Amino acid sequence: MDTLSTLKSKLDEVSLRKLTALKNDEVNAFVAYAIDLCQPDKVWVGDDSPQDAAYCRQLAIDNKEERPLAVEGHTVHFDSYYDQGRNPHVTKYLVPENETLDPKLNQIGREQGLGEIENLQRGAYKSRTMLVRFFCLGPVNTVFAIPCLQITDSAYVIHSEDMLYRPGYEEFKRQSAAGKFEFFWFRHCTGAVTERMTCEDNEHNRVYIDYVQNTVYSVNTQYAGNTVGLKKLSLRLAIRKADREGWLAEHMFIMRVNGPKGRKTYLCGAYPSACGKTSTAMIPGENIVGDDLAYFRVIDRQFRAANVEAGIFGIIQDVNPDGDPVIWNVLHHPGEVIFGNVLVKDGKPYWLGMGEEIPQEGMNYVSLNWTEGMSGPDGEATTPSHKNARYTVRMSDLENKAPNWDDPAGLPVGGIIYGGRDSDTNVPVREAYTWEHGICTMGAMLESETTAATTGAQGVRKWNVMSNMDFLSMSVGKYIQNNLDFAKDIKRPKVFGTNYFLRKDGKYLNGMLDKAVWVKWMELRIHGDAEALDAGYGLIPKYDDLRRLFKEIRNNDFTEQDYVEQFKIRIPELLAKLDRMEKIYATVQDTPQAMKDEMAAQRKRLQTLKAAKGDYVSPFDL
Ligand code: SPV
Ligand code: MN
Repeated sequence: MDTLSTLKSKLDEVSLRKLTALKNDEVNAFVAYAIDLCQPDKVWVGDDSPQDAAYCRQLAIDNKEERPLAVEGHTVHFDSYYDQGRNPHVTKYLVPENETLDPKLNQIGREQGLGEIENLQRGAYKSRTMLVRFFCLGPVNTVFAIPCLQITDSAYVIHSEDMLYRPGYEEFKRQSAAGKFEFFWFRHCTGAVTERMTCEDNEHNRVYIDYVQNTVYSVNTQYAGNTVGLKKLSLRLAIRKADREGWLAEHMFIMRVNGPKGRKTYLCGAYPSACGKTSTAMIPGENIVGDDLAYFRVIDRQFRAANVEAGIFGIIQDVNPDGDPVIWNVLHHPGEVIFGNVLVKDGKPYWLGMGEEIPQEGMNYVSLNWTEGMSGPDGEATTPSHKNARYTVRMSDLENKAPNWDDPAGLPVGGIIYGGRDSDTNVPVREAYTWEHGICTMGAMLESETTAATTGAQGVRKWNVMSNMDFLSMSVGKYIQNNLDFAKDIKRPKVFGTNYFLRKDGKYLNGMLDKAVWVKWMELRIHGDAEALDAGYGLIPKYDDLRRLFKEIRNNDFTEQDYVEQFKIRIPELLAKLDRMEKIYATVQDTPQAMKDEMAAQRKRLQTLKAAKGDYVSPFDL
């Protein structure tokens, strides 16, 4: 059948009209191909209208992918027990025969991979409705905007995208008319489901990225990190697009820090999972712009960042009224909220660390009739809510959003932060000497220690370049080089490294909200309003500034002893980190020369300091 006949066989008149109004043959072909392959009963196409969003929201409830909760507008969604997070092992790049990709990235031959995914998706929409929607990465009608087409049989995926991204139907139309054809395409199939409406065939969960055609396919999964095309699936495509076009796609929050005399300064931050990324963006008294994805572009000779998203898909564990009052409020008031993989009892959601007593039974990620002590299908112990249980909310519902979070020109970036979980090496906050020093020794040397919450041994350091390691779709060296080269001719942001997880005798040296002080110090440094000390591997705060800031912001007495404990230079650990990194970068095929130079210079500075002052140097001795 030709494309139009295929479309006519499954689309009603309204859907057909919406599709063809885009006047984009590629769109028609992509939809027709999915019809032939996945064989839906019918196809529904949506535009940017609130009615179409409402249709998808209701459909998610009608087909039991979401269940209504007691509070109006709130729903809960469950993923399969084995589908509670991104699964890097089954996430692969499709590499054409004549190309090579960095061996550090998970990959499969393109033809073989396409064959595999087509076999898994063949007939996957039988007796289901295929949903077709258009969204936009970044603010619409701007240089940041990347229109995306999502095909799925999951109304939950579309509902999530309606909350997390900007509408893209009109943007598709606009860009198609302007003769632009670089769009991102996603084809997702839920696959077989159990009576809980969660995936049954977890063994055949696959996420395959075809960068040749800017397409990502996923199957036998519902977890949003694998299915919501515009989140991490798009990041992998965006990193390559940015490489071609000379900008950067980063796994970063954007926040506004409110400085003295009404000064507004924007910071971006990259942190691996569970290292305080969202909580930094949500520091009380500051303002959030976005919590997960940022695109950087040079506009009018300024380094600017746009929030790729329009909502938050956040970890709910430990969200409580004291630590996260803003999110807590949104989660307890009528409005659109999707809870994922929490415990539900009598229409109320519960999660670990919420600061309330949690019922001993209810429905959760294990069972619709979970009881305390029940083991999972793999025989493992279970918890009331999963450690990666999530909430989905809109930016517009956050009372601490920066009023200009949606600015079409993005926001000027004053500083970039790289933060990891580190019990014994880095000081809580430090500033790079230069952009190159920051990119190489803070971004590219980012590590995070595994926690009890993740599988495997505790305290094992995992290398995670710019916290983008899971999403790199090109060689590690080239990606670092792109960062080094970006915005070369203009004033670039200052680069900082943070560590909220220093410990002594097993106890954390900092409180949860000490990061409020670090961001204020960074803000002052960006504007030259605070002095700093050279610690041999970066610049660190002076005691008097921190004492004043702790008093002002936290009403705490920050003692000289606190300062020495937290900010002493731990040279043996810093040198051990350099040893680890030099070993790793010896295996990277295209390590930039700047990286080697920065590591060597850092080693030399630290050795000189050690020869003069010993292994552990008090900041008062600098
Ligand atoms: C992360 O893990 O970095 C997330 C959630 O932001 S996910 O959508 O799974 O990527
Ligand atoms: Mn993320």
